Amino acid sequence: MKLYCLKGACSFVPHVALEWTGAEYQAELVSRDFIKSAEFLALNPRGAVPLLVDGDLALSQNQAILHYLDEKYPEAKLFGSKTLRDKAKAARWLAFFNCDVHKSFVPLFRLPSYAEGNEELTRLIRQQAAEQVLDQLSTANEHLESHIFFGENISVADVYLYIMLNWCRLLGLDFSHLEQLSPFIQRVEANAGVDAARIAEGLKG
Ligand SMILES: N[C@@H](CCC(=O)N[C@@H](CS)C(=O)NCC(=O)O)C(=O)O
Repeated sequence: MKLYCLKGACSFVPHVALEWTGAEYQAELVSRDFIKSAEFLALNPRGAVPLLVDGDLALSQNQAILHYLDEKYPEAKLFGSKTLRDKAKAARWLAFFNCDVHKSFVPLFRLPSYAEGNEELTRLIRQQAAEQVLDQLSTANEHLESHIFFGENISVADVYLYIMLNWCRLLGLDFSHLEQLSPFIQRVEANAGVDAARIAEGLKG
């Protein structure tokens, strides 16, 4: 199997999942230019990572990849458990992080074209996006007041939140008032699969 990744992007989540499966795989770190090249667009016309290639299957979209790997390697317990109900709870958090919170970051990374050159609009869009991210993170923080992780055990949902907290740090978005999040980062970083993927992507140190 081969996973196409951008350093520190949401592809970090299936990267860790592959570590957890113990399967043989190759994580190919690519550039933003490469994912817009004809070679890559032939595999994923959306020009985005993650992209998992397994034989003749080219699969994009985090949730599709993670559910595929979970079915293929049930022993790895990618959703933190093997029971249907516990897995569903972790899958619910994964969907919240992947669909809702991730989307809120988009204007912080890429300003809408209609705001280009308009300082006041740029400021307003960024402020609103930052407020929305922090509001959504407060829901995660609240959960962590009574839980260690978002599933029965560490799961792909935790890794998704982890990598987005890394984006906050890169963007200078202060979440220190959400007191559960820094200890959560330490718990996730203590995991061997997370550590291996951080090293492979050059995110450590
Ligand atoms: N819904 C998609 C989102 C994928 C996505 O937004 N990937 C980003 C990296 S975090 C990307 O490849 N961006 C490049 C671009 O859109 O140009 C998924 O979950 O896989």
